[in-house]
Amino acid sequence: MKWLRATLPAPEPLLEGDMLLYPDAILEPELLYQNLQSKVSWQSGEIRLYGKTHRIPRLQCWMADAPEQYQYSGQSLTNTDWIDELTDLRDELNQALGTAFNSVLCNLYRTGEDNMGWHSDDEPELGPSPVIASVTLGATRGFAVRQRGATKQHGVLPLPHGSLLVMQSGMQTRWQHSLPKRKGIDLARINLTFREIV
Ligand SMILES: O=C(O)CCC(=O)C(=O)O
Repeated sequence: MKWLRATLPAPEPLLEGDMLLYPDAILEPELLYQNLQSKVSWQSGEIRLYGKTHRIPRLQCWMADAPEQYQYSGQSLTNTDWIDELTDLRDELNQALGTAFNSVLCNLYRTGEDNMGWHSDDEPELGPSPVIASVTLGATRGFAVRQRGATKQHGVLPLPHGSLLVMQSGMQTRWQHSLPKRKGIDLARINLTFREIV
C-alpha cells in the first residue's frame, strides 16, 4: 500500500530551512491512523528523573532494524517488530527524501493532557547532524520550538492530520522542540519520527 504522495508539493521552509513542512503528505491519513491505533503495540513507559520514577505522559513504541535497546531522553526503549504500514512508509520516505531511515519512534498522545517536554534529538546513535521525518495523524497539536540555550519559546507550529515535518540536519544542534499539553482535546494524536541509527 502507498502512504506517501508520489509527488510532494513544494514544502514550506521554516526556521531558515531547518524544518520543512508538507501539510498534506499522507495519502489516506484516516486509514493509517486507524491501522496504527489498533496494530502498534503501544506501551506505557517510565522515566527516572532526579532519583524519582515518573510515568511518561503518552504511549510509545519503537521499531528498528537494530539494536535491541535505544536510549532516548532518559529512557531505554526496547525494539519491537516492524508492521507493514511502517516499513512501507519508511521505504517511501527514504525514496522521496534520499534518507536511510532504519527506525521509527511512535508516540500516541491519548488526549490533550499527553505531552512531550523540551529536548533535541541528539542521541549519539543518530550521528552528529541527523535528518528526522515526523508524520502526524489525528488531532492537530502545536509543535513548540525554542533556540538551544534559550528558555523563551520561539514559536508554535500546528501540525495537521496527514502532515510531514522534516527536521533538517541543523535542527537538533540549533533548536529544541516540545509538544505542550493542550486543554480541551479529546482526540488522540499519533506521531511517527523516522530516524537513522548509524
Ligand atoms: O509529537 C511530536 O510531534 C514530537 C515528537 C518528538 O519530539 C520526538 O519524537 O522526539
